[in-house]
Amino acid sequence: MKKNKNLKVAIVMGSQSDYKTMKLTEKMLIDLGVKFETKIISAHRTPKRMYEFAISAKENNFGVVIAGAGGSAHLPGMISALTTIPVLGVPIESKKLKGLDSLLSIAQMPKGIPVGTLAIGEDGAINAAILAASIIGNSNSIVKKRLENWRLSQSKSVKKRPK
Ligand code: RP5
Repeated sequence: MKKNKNLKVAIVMGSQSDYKTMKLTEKMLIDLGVKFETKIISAHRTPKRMYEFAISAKENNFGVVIAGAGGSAHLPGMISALTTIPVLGVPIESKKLKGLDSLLSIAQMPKGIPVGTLAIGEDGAINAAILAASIIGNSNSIVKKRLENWRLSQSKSVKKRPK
């Protein structure tokens, strides 16, 4: 199969309130030189928008979808049901249950429709970008190299002894 070197990442989130977390995904993707688009798509408030996005994601050149959602957090699973593009779910830290609801909802997909689930909140948002870069890097050598360099500099930044 021919490799598409221009695949982008879609960052989607259920609400404006998720953006303070998902901004970190954007920042990390910028650092890694990965192209992306960001949208608010709610599975329950804008189901038609979600459907249209998911069924056209492949033809719109998206290679990975990162979906942030909180509470019952069905957005990543619903998108994954509509496309075979890899979907990574970021459980947003909810006020009442501190994101445990979001985490379990995203992680506990029944067999057949997978969602790659990251950690709750900021760590998950950042790791989703790194994992997306890793997937995009399979078909884009520039992104792969940037990811390798980023990981190298992370390793170098760890001091050998505590002060
Ligand atoms: C979910 O409900 C969103 O992903 C968000 O995390 C949560 C709360 O949304 P708002 O009430 O802040 O719009 O759909």
